[in-house]
Amino acid sequence: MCISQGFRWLPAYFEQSAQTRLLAVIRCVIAEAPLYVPAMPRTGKQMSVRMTNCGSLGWVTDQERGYRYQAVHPVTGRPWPPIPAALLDLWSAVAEHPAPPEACLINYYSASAKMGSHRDADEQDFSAPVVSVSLGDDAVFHVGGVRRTDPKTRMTLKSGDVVVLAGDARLAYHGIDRMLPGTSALLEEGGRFNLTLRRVSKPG
Ligand code: MD3
Ligand code: FE
Repeated sequence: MCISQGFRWLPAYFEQSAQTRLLAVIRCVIAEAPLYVPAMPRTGKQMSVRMTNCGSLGWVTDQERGYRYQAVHPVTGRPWPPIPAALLDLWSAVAEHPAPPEACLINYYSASAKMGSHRDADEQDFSAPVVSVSLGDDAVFHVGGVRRTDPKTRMTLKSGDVVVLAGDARLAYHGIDRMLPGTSALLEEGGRFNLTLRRVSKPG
């Protein structure tokens, strides 16, 4: 599927046992950096996804200070755990970018969670791609263009899928319309993790 020049979808990039290993390292990250409830800037409306991060920086949002990257967990105040080697290896294999990722945002979707259409624009270096990994239940995803009103393409992201957003796709609107509960047995509790690897600052 080719929506735009820079959109690369790698279905079933991780096979079953690789997904299980990746899930285990993500559970270790969450043990150190618990999922928290993010809130929208100004309104304070809670998002339906639960979030945490690993890396030298993490993406966070709350009512008072809004969207930003910071070096510590907003609840525990501790530095984020390092990005696991398996994810650094993934970046090396697919990102085609010289500098390593600084942030890995971990989103957890329950059966009713979704994410409204938005752009990832809080980074300083848009020349670096965003690399996404899906684990768990299927999710209906949409990607459009750089304008909110541009036509959207919908597809189902499955456990083990990797998406690389580079070039003109890097600043495209995208979101998660709905979950398809019970479609994967990877997570005992059901639901879905999405991991997004990001470069935040310009290198040097
Ligand atoms: C297309 N996450 O964390 S990942 C996000 O499934 C986010 O949790 C979604 O959007 C999720 O910001 C989608 C796939 C993705 C990530 C970044 C993109 C698609 C993208 C950036 C530009 C275009
Ligand atoms: Fe996004």
